[in-house]
Amino acid sequence: FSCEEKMMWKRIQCFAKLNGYHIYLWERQSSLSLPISLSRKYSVKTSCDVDTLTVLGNSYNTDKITNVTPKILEKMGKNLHCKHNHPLNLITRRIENYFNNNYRNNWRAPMFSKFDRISPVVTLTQNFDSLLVPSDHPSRALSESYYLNSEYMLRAHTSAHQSDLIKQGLDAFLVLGDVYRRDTVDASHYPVFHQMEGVRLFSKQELFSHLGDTSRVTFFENGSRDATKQERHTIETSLCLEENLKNTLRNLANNLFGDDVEMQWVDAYFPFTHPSWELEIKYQGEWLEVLGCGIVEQEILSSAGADSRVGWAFGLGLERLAMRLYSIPDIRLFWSEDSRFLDQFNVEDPNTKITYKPFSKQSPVINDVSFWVPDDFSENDFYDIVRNIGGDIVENVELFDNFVHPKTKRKSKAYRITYRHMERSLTKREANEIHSGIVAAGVQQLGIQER
Ligand code: FA5
Ligand code: MG
Repeated sequence: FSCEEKMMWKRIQCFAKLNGYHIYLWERQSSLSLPISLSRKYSVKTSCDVDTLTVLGNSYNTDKITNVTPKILEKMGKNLHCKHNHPLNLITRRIENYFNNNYRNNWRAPMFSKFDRISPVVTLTQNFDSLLVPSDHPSRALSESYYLNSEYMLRAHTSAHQSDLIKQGLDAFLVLGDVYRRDTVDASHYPVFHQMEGVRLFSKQELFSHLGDTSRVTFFENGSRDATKQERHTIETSLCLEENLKNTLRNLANNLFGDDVEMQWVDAYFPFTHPSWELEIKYQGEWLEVLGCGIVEQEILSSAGADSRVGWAFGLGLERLAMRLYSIPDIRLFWSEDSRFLDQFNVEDPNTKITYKPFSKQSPVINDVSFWVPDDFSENDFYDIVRNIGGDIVENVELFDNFVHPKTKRKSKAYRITYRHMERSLTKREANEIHSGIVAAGVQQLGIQER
């Protein structure tokens, strides 16, 4: 707070303390830039005023890039994917069964090793460098991920563990866990979600085993990179890996959703695979992206000591698959502790057919806000404020107007925020108060100016 600002705000109460964060309720002393109609004016400001954060039992020194929020830290360690009778656990067991039943090694044991308890706190090296993410790649921006400090972050994808597990000598593995991202606010995006990574490496004999005699095909070459292959791979190697990968994932989708599910492959880009694709499936009449995948960059394999092999990898979004499988309309529901939600998934057999039945029909409160933004405005900063103050009461945030003043060139944005409690009714007054809190925090923390 600058001195000038401090005069306008009075700290009334510390209403929560979490991991060294103090969350204060502030009252605005004058209503200079806020609508007069607001009866209570408040803002929630988080400040990391301690030198260390304790996350899952370990201490981390904070520094100038620390940007995890108390709302996010609160969600850590819940391991929803391991919780019996949780839809994420049911779908995880279905996917594991698919791999165990269809993929066996020479000793008839399951081919894929499973890791579902690796800590989500990783180094920046694991999350980015080990995957060849360039130092200026947008995914490294502070506005995209949650950082504990300049060395540690909350993993933004389960791919962060690929290199370590390959180094340990594994040829086929699944990694499941919670991942963290600063992202948009709507029914299919949440700042904490779950992914399952799958990696499979092949020797020449394994990849071309269907040919019988493998002496006629070439595995590696010193060629050139194009849309279909990497420089070290022959066209045969690349196409064979692509077919193997796509068959594995197509059969998984059919296993989960039935033979008539509509799906499509979309070309994609990831720094750690080439070529790369995303798979989309039809959900409520729209295409929903459920996974990213591709042929592992050979450089990752050589750095991990597996240069004689080639491989594919994929990363599934477990919430999105479960939404489609059980007709769960909103991603926030996965965090519900309401028995009317959880009891619907209380089955022993993960193959039981379940269609989620909404237990409460609440009507939304919709409020718009439009404001002038400073030049360094980042949308994800605004979404974080919405999450911090509104929590799971916010269903959707939609940017519906972008305007540049023709003379002053000042930029303004208009957002429509939909408030709806999933378990009980929400009064207009309650929603309006949260809305004012969000606007006030935006003014304080981001320097926006209401229009
Ligand atoms: C990745 O995370 C890559 N690591 C996937 C990958 C792995 C590619 C291995 C190649 C090889 P992406 O950012 O597209 O990719 O996320 C993967 C999936 O996670 C998405 O398809 C989607 O299903 C899910 N997902 C992404 N963001 C969110 C979010 N905010 N909320 C819920 N699910 C999300
Ligand atoms: Mg994607």
